[in-house]
This record gives sequence, C-alpha cells and structure tokens, in this order.
Amino acid sequence: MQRPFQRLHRILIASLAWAAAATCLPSTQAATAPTPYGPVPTARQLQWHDMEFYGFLHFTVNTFTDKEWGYGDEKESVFNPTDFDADQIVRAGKAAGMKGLILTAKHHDGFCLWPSKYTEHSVKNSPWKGGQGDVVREISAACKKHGLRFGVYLSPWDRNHKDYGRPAYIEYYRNQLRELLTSYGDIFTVWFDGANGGDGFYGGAKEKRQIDNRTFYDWPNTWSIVRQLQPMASMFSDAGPDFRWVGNENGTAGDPCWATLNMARPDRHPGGTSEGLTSGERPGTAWMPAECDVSIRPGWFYHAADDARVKKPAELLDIYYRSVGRGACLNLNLPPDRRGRIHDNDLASLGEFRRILDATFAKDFAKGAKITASEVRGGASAYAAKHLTDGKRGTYWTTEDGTVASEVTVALKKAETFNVVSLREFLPLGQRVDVFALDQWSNGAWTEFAKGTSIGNRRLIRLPKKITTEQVRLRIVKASASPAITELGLYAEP
Ligand code: FUL
Repeated sequence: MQRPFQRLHRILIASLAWAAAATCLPSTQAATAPTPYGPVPTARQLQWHDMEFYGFLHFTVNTFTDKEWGYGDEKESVFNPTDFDADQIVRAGKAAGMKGLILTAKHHDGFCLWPSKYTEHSVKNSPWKGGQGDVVREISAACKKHGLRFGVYLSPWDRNHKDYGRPAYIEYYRNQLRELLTSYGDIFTVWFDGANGGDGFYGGAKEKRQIDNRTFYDWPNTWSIVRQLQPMASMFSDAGPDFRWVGNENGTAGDPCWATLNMARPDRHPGGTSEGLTSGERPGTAWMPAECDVSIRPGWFYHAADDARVKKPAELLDIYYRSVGRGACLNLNLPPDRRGRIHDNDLASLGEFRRILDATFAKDFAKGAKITASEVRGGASAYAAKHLTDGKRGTYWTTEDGTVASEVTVALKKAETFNVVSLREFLPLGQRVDVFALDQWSNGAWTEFAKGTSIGNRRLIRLPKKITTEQVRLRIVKASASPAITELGLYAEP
C-alpha cells in the first residue's frame, strides 16, 4: 500500500505534467497561455482520459449457473473454476491494447471474489483452491506484473445480504470497500453500478426491496472513503463523480459527446436521469466525461451458448471509433469462462481487432509535413501549429483570444492516401471547439470531406472511402474560446 504522502506526490506530478506545457514559455516569448474555458478536468480525470481503452472482467457464480443476474441464494459451492489462470486473463487484455482491467469483485448476487471478513458468502466457502483462493488478489497481482492498472466493481445492490435496504447494509458495503481499497495495491477506478432490480434472497426473506437511490446509499460519504484511501482512483456512476455512464451498453458515445454535464439539475445523481448522458451538456457545470461499457459477447457473463456470438473484429473496430473516437473511454468486457480463462473465440476476435488498429496507427502521414496556421498566439513558437504533430500531449496550437474561426494547413511532402483523421484538444484548457471541418486540396481547390462538433480527448474521423491528397486543412468553424489543439494525425486503415 502507498502511504498518503506518496499518493499526494503522484497527484502533484500528474497535475504538473499537464500544467507545465500550459504555462512554461521560453523566456524570449511574451505570449501568455489562454485562460481555461468552462469546466476543466482534475488531475485524476486527466489520468483517466489517458487510459482510453480498458476492460471489464465479469466473473462470479453466474458464470457457473448460466445467469446474468444471480438471485443471491447461490450456494458458494457452485463457484469452482477448473483451471483459473489470472495471467492468461490479463494477457488477453494486454494483447488487445487495454491499459487496465476492472473486476466484478462483487456482482448483484453478493458473492465476493475475495475472502471478505464481513460475510460467509465468498470464495472462502467455495471448493476452489480448498477455500484458500482470492480472485481479486490474483487478478490485481497479474495486472501489476503485466503493467495494467487494476480497478474494482463492487455492486451496491446486493441480493444476498439480509440487511439490504436498511442502514446496516451501508456499513457493510463501506467495510467491503475499505477491504478492497487497502489490500490490493493501487486502484485506478471504482465502478459503482446503478442497477437496483428490487427482488432478491436477502438472507432468506425472498422479497422485493425498493430503495430511494437518491438517499439510501448516502453516496458523498462513500465517495469520501475512496478519496481518502485511493485519491487517484476515478469513480464511475451514471452521474460521476469522476466519469459518467454514456447512457447505453452498446459502446456508442453520442455525436457530439461533450465531456461536460450540468450537475446542477436536481435529477442528476447516481440512479437519476439518463437524459444528457449520451451527448453530454454544453457548457455544463462540471467536467464529467463519458465511459462506453460494452461486452464482447451478448451478455456480461460467460455462457457457452454464446461462443459463436462473440463480436467480430469489424464490430469491435466500429465500437472503438464510436467510443474512443468520440472522446470517451472504452470499457470492453471480457468474461472468463468456467475454466477461469478467456475463451479462444474472444482471443481470436481481440487479436485481429488489435492487429488492424496497430496497422492503422503505425504511420502518421502528417508527421514531417509543413504545417501553417492562419494565426498563432503572440506569434510565439510555443503555440505554433508544428505542435500538432510533435507527438506530445502537453503542447498545442492556439490563437489570440477572441479568435473563434481559424485554420491550419498541412502540406504533405507528396500525395498520400488515408481514411482516418485524429484530433485532440488540450484538455486542461477545457473543451473549446464547437464546430470543425476538414478539407482536401484537389484540382486546385479545397473540398470539404468531413465536418464535426465535439473533439475533446480524441476525435477520430473515419472515412468510408480513402482519399488521396497533398494538402489537408483543418478549419475551426466555431469555438467558444481560442482553440487549443494538441494533435492532428492522418492514418490509413489496412
Ligand atoms: C449493469 C449490470 O446490471 C450488469 O449486470 C453489468 O454489470 C453492467 C456492466 O452493469 O448495470
């Protein structure tokens, strides 16, 4: 476990890394950085944006009972993977390009994948490893070994616990959260699910229990436990506090997908309205970016009957462009099977998906091109258009204050053929661009080939047909403040 001092130190370093570029100018240049526009991300949210693509692991008694939602009366003895291999599971995520994995430490059925001292309903009473096993320990250790970050899903709804719906349950839930946050190293995210289906086993009561999701969980006091024990962990719910649900489970962010949300609405709370979650709200009152969660299979848990229904590489690519490519993070679920491994069909799909992405982004045609801008802030090289292709997230091109329309021209050394354009805004200054367009130079004139709205962390424009041109122009058609663009890349899908 890290000491609080080390954690604070990490927060400081993360904020400084992004802030440095915004404020440090060579002494010869007088231009000062633009002031941020609207809500801006915290250091924690910036770290989360950097993840871009990570995965879920849905694994529990459901894997063995063939269900999606366990009732809570499952015998501990059903949990018995025949060949559990945390290394194989984590390697599958790594090979797919994921930067982290979030494990269902406890799903709605209440069964705990770690030997919690607050319940008997866990791996400790299962036959797996003679009751000595700990899935949370093994997955978190394998993540560490392979350089992936580790996160936990701890279902608020618990269909097993006798006190669910009463204040005593909140104490139980928080005790479990403390166990997870203090015994398994660094946690990059805590995923608070919003489902509350009503009926359950509840210690044998077998009844329907309704809760008021505005008040029952007393979220602010639960969130503060996470802030205290894992200050850099980003928390998910359908309304934050760090990142939001995108409003569907098919991996599709809205177009636009603003990273901001109006948190002042009275119905904006975990379990509250899903209005605005898909597209975000502009200008909004808080930075609350979207996560797209979707499963590689029809369900969240492994079912042998779905072995032939694993999403094809082309579907996974579509999802990637509709999530990461619209400024969201992608959380793709890989459900371990009854052996406790990722099935071969899932591995095959992921492998081909990754191969295509790697081939696409291996060569950036804009690298080495001559880039000029209609205007550069203060004429300063610190804000010149060359920063669009320097591969650094901390540098950016910007204009004078008050310039709402501007453009950048990329003159390639020779005609190139591509179909993907990648853009990124410099997030510490907020989301500034409202409308942009892309033109190609053909037959002695500019022709528009794409138009869009939100950029944010990343905008990937994927053209249905490749284009060949010597020059590309990015037009900022409308911006709420001088644009701050950190990346422009041109790529070709194989
Ligand atoms: C939902 C849950 O009910 C599903 O089982 C799954 O965990 C998904 C990610 O979130 O709300």
